[in-house]
Amino acid sequence: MSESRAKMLSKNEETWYIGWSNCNPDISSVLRQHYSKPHFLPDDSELSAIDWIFMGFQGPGASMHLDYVRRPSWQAQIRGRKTWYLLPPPECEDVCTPMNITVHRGDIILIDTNQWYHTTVIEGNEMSVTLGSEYD
Ligand SMILES: O=C(O)CCC(=O)C(=O)O
Ligand SMILES: [Fe+2]
Repeated sequence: MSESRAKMLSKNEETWYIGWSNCNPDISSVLRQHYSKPHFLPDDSELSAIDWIFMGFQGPGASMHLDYVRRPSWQAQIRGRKTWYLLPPPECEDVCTPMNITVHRGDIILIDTNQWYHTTVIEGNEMSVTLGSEYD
């Protein structure tokens, strides 16, 4: 990707969005020097060893999907702004309602991505960068 597109330096550049998980222990120990477990999780909760990173610019993020991962997860919005659109699973349709929420820099969203269908949209001109992990 050109530097101009990577940084979206011109309005003509095509937007982009990328997400990946890190399972390399050396990288993980560096990443985890920069954050600790979100303070509102119970003291005895544990993070999975894998960190997820999502980043990109204004426009579509992840398309609507349900995950098949072991546990619920949290995701910290490090910079930029992102809207999550959540749809309940069919079993809960009578009592659960679709929701959306925009997270800003400093916010942390907790979501069981195995239960709630989810899609994301990046808002505004700033690059969105997030980091998260599963926990139990
Ligand atoms: O951050 C996003 O855009 C999507 C993240 C996601 O699908 C997930 O955490 O399960
Ligand atoms: Fe997901």
